[in-house]
Amino acid sequence: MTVKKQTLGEFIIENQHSFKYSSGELSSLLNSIRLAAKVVNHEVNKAGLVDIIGAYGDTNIQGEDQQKLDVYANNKFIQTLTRRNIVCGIASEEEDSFISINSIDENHQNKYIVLIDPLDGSSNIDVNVSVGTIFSIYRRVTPVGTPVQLEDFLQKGSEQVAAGYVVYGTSTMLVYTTGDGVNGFTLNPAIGTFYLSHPNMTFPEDGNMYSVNEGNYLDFPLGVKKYIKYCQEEEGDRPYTSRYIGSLVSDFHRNMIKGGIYMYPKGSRNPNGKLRLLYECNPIAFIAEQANGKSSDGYTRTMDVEPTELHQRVPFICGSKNMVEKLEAFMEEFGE
Ligand code: P6P
Repeated sequence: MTVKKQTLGEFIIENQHSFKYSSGELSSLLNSIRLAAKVVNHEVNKAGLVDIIGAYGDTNIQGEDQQKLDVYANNKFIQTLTRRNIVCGIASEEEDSFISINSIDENHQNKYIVLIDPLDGSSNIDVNVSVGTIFSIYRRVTPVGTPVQLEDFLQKGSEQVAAGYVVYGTSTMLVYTTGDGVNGFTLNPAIGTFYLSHPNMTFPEDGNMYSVNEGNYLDFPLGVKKYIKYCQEEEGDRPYTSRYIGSLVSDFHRNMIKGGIYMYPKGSRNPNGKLRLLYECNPIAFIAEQANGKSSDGYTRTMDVEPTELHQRVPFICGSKNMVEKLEAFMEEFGE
């Protein structure tokens, strides 16, 4: 007899008691992300058949060419998040500044802030490689009922109330945490329902996979170079395997299941690293720590970094605890 798997909707309701704020609102917020993920998945899965891949002909604040699917995903998530009268502010990788959302009900004030990378790794779309959505959720810190301020978005990662990602891969999965562990849900596209497929996801403390763009090797701090050479030495369970998809969500997801470390260090072309603190590093770091993994810039815990600007970049190291600590030891000994 097959045991009926719990749906994402059922799971959210059944576990909302563990959420320390008004759970009904968070449940509704997570359900809006679930809906947007299904809609974006539908477009991602048929990219190439319709005129939705390729350059949109514009660039985002990062100076990166916007892909049509980037813009589509951005608009879909913003539209869906705005509708539920729960979110008071949204910041997106695709938007220069944050978006303030007023409540449509004068007796109810929206309290949640969402930061999102709507389609991370989108340069992989036209070569049919996995991409992902990453989201980070906070409570606002400025007075309810007033327009949101930048300080509502510049909160440390340790203040997140929820975070997650959608990986549009061989199957589409939604993985999230509200601070009570990490759970993964797989979409059954035939019926458009996410089912609990990976309960209580946990990073193996050790791993034998490292993910880094070794094309930038000469640019890396000495401590990172020393660690990469350590991964390649013949000793014990080494050499490790090098696996780099070029899509953070996919590399992170694989490493969380099998054990491994992801690195995007700083270099001369990326003096502060490439990944953005608020809508890439902090949500992934929250998930990593909830899954018994670790995340830092090599010295400081990612979720302790005090944000100073919306699209701020930081060096990012994340994965199995013992692998991250080994790299941090090399950074400590050899530094820059
Ligand atoms: P590079 C995608 O653009 C991304 O933000 C991450 O998903 C990915 O890990 C990284 O950048 C890839 O960057 O410089 O190695 O192509």
